[in-house]
Amino acid sequence: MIQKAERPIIVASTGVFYDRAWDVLRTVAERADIAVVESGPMRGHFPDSHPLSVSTGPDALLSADLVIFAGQYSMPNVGEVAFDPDAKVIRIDQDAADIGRNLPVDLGLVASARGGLEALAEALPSASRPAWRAELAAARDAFEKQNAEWYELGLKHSAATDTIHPAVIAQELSSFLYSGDLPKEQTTVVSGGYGIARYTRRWLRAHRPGQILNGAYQYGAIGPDVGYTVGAGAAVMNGVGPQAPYRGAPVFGITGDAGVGYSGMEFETLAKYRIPAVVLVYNNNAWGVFGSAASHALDAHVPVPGEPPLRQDRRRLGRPRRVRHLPRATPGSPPAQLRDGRERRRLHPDQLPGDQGVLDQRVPTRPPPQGRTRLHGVLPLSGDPA
Ligand SMILES: Cc1ncc(C[n+]2csc(CCOP(=O)(O)OP(=O)(O)O)c2C)c(N)n1
Ligand SMILES: [Mg+2]
Repeated sequence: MIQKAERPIIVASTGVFYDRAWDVLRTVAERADIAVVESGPMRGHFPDSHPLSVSTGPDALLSADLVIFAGQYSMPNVGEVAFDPDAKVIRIDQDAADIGRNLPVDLGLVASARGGLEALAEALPSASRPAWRAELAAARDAFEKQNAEWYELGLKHSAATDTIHPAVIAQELSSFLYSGDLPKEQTTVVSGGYGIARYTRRWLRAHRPGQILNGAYQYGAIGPDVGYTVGAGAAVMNGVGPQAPYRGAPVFGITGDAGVGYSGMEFETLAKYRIPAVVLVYNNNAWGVFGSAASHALDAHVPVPGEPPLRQDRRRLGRPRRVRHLPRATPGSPPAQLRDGRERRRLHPDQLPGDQGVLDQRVPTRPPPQGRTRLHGVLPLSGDPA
């Protein structure tokens, strides 16, 4: 199957990391020009800079005609992966009963990720696929180009609104971590957050195993980020496993202002154990990204766009509220609250044209519409919650 394929790809997941199988993964990929995309809660076991890496070239994913899952412990369902449904599927997993579960496979190999990859390394004749390599390179270039375009848009938005757009934060962070004085392999990043993650994920780069920790991976859970930073920070502080060469370096965490509510108490743990960590809390003034909340403005106890910011509301909390009696709704005439709500939404001054439903009034967290499908594909199994 591998020899017949024109555009094969390996999904290198959790098992590859736990088996420390990065060397054999590389051997297999290079032996037969097989692309590699990472999935799971950690990245870097196949470096983003490798010519066969597609972790930052999502456009190429749909082209793959053979997908080899290696160590994908939590198997996605049909439709959850960013691959062509007609692509052939091989799965390497040590649990025979799990092979074929969720996603039908054409071939199952009962083996650990390392064992399966070692067997492939022995059995595979070498092959070169120059057209596939060229497509991978083009996909990575397209991704970088789009990042650069969004950064330019973010700069303009920032200048016009006197706020910092997350695309700008992401680019600045990336150049600080990888193009400044720090060795680019050094900093371990806990890549959390929600709105901010749509940008930081695109700009973070993994150069070595365990450099990016993606707690939300398949399920889009917000909030474990500060706790996760404690674990990552302890590993780096003590030089555990692949973190050994970076022992003592600070780790970097990313979270949101709602997400931080889940594990923000772990800042104290970081301080108590003197774990060197920097955590970015992307604060968009308590606004989430749920466009749907706009249509529930009457039930949700959140301000709708156009209302005074929360901070001003708080100052008024102590005063008795004036009761307003509203006329009853008649057929064809929505209640006044609803009309008010609609009107307020329509008139909201910060709403971007064509960006209806974005509640975040200052810093749009939704990427430009033309980028959405690409963003979904950044990490095909990484649960981008967009
Ligand atoms: C554990 C968990 N609870 C709830 C959700 C649903 N959810 C998705 S985004 C979100 C709000 C995120 O807000 P914030 O962390 O401030 O990020 P922002 O969207 O503002 O960037 C919530 C509650 C989730 N994904 N995971
Ligand atoms: Mg927020």
